[in-house]
Amino acid sequence: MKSDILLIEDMKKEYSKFKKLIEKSNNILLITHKGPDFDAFASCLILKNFIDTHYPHKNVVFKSRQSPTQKLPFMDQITISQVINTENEELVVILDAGGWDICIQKEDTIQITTAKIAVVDHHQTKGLNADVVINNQMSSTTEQILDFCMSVKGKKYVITQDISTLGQIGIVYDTGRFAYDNTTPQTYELMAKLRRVYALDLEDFEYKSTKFPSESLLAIKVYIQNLQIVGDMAYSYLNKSDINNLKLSKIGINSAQEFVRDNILRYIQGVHWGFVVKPSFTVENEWKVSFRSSKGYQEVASIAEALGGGGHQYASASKVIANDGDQAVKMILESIGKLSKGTTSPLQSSPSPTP
Ligand SMILES: [Mn+2]
Repeated sequence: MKSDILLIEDMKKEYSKFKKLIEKSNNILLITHKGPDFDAFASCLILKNFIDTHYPHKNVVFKSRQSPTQKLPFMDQITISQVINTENEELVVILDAGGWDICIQKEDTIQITTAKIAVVDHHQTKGLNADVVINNQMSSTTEQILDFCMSVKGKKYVITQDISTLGQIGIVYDTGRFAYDNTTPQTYELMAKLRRVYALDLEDFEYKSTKFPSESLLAIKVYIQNLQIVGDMAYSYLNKSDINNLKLSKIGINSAQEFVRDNILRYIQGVHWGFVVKPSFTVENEWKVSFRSSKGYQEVASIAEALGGGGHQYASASKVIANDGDQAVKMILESIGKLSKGTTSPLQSSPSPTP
């Protein structure tokens, strides 16, 4: 909610609380959401570098289950770990996520840690009650963490070429090259600052980050076959039989779902919003649904929230428990139907005049 945006004074207080937590803790663990995107990696690596530089005696570990798909500065400092367990950490910093649920898998034990918890995020959905929550709903967690670093260290915080690169990557990725609504004058100001240090080749970054594995092609084909258009909405899904018969891989499905979500769904003429369903691969009969809407057409955060998920106004996600993909779709459509009948958050039945 916009009203949850912290006032500048309140944020300064949170910044100093976060700084004190870092200073008090010798063992610090950084984690982010599953399937980390470039904002997640960039913000974690910026914070790790900040602590390593300014507090060299501290032990700071950034754990992730996977590596980034493109070369990033400091990426050799990521601790690849399939299970994230509680160890000797005194402070856990959760970045680019509001709570445990989107960060942990069932084998993990980190959620039962007795350490202090800090959250650094930019999503609208309210997360857990952590010891510190840093969230001004900026363009990206990368912008938020850089603001923290610059604010608490002032001129002592040096933006190196590596930090500039990470900053630009995180911001460009999460703002869709400054096209999304989350881009503010402050975002541009920070970007100007970063680019004075080093002008990253954004075209090259965009090209490389848009590439997809060839094994996603078959899954894209099935998603297109299963796609349905209802009014100004489109949706698609995969069924277990599609996955088994065609031996679709997890990597192929994940990238196909992203491709359909970001390049097809609301690009069909007359369609402005919709959702794509994929299996979660972690829990049996669990499906993940991503909602997307063109600006001004459909508030999809409330739909995801009604299903127990969350996200942004025009980009949100949730989990659904169902026997098959088409059953998950049925439940999602029912939930959308119920919301559109409600009085508090009516869904638009016709496109708004906003372009
Ligand atoms: Mn992000």
